[in-house]
Amino acid sequence: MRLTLTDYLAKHSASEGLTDVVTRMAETCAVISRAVAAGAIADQLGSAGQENVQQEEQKQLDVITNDLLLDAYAATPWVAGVASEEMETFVASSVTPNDGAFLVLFDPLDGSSNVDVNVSVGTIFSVLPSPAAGRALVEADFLQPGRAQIASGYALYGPQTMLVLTLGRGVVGFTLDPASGAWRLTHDAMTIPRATKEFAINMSNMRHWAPPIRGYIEDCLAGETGPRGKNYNMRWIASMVADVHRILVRGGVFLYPADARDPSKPGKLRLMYEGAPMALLVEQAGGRATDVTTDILDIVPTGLHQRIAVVLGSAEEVERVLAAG
Ligand code: AHM
Ligand code: MG
Repeated sequence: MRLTLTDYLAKHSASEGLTDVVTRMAETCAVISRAVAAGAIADQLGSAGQENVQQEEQKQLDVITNDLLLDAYAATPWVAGVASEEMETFVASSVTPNDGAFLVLFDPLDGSSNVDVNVSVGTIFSVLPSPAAGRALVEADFLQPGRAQIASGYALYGPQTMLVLTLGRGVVGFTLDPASGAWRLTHDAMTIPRATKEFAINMSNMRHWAPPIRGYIEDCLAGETGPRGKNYNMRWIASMVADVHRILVRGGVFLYPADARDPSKPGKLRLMYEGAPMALLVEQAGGRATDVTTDILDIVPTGLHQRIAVVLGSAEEVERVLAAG
């Protein structure tokens, strides 16, 4: 019989607090999976008729999933506070946190522009230690580099619902058993091969890229008679969770570079809710993750909603991008 998530956490001696945090995340993702699957039946597709802190249109399911996660962590003493891509500022716990409590950050429904067209979406999460003991939480408590993460992961709502997790010692994947409702270990020791022939980037932005990124992609596109000496395949799901999952399963490189569309935005993706948690998974699986200057895990955040460029995946390709720039 395959291990359940509960078995796995016990076997790997996860502390009581970390077990509480990860279990609540997994249980909530199972609920989110049902909300996403119900789609139009539950009358939950489409816009919520408002914008989030990033001036992006919120989908009804962005709001619903954010509320589910807020509820999940509202009353546990193991979580001192949460921050979400969908909320301007953090929410401190309503109960007195235990010593050794955590901060939980999440993107409740990443790729939500895909949900109305029935393409995979996901939930991304990051767990940090809470530095606040005996005082009120402040935003600066959250601004820890990705290397401080105790755990990170995502749930992918695709043909199968999966939870991919790192506790900082490798990466494992669980599949939600629709019959029993249990998360069962199906992907042990997920690793990203050093070499790949597959890249993921939104090519429609090519004219806005800086020369090193353009040069890197042109070399891939040149195929076996070009400088890379091999033919590349391309995938772009526009759901980071689904694109990163493919890379964790069969390798590849994902790029969302900074571009010249809006100079005030150094990239589209958010460091705290997307870049850092995915970078921990990728490094733990043997890959690399950079903003083309610094390893993403070493970036010291300056704000909860900071945006960065993201290049991650098979080490050989990430190093090639770094060498180009
Ligand atoms: P979101 O958090 O608002 O859903 O945006 C993040 C998503 C990522 O999942 C995905 O990689 C990217 O946006 C796709 O962007 P684009 O539509 O520009 O290709
Ligand atoms: Mg997102």
